[in-house]
Amino acid sequence: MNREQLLAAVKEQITKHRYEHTLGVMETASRLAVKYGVNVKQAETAAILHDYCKFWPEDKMREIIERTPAIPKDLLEHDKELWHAHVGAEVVRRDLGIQDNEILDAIRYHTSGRENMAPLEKVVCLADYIEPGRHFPGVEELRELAEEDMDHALARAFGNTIIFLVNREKKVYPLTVFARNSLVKPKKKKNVQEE
Ligand code: DGI
Ligand code: FE
Ligand code: FE
Repeated sequence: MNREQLLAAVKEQITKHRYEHTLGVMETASRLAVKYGVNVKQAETAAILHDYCKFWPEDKMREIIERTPAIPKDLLEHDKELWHAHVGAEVVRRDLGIQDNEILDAIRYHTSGRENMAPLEKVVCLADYIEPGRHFPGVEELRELAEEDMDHALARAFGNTIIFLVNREKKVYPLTVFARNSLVKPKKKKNVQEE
């Protein structure tokens, strides 16, 4: 499928507002891909399809999680917002014939993240946070950081999400903590005299 066909396919699945978001993620992912030496075509495809199942009914998503061996069952005990990513990867493989596992992983982990994410996964996940349609406190700083250091920006993005969830007394999916930990760089020690 070419870009226009992919866009037409996803347009049928999501709201107009979410489609605008998808276009923003596509453009941002494509730009970050160039900047960080990631395959632009893969980044575009994953970005176009990343929220394919965002509005699927809960029951339909639960059923797919239950009968797909590759989808971790512990998702069912966490926020439903996490489901559309794993279900989406499965559905675009099944219904749209997407076979590139790197693209499927970028869709699968775009919400939760995971430890040691591939560059393509990072690009899509970060683009999802900072696309032009996103408005939340700190997004401007995140956009600036994304231009300098993708890992640092993504570590902060996951950190913000963890704080958001904790403040609302919600569970945090373990992969999000692993994702952040694997992106945080050790701070240089202060007050150590140079020899
Ligand atoms: O689908 P989008 O709205 O574009 O963005 P997304 O796929 O990153 O979904 C983010 C939502 O998921 C956000 O409202 C927080 C919620 N969420 C719930 N539990 C978790 C979580 N996000 C992460 N990263 N980890 C969680 O444990
Ligand atoms: Fe999403
Ligand atoms: Fe999204």
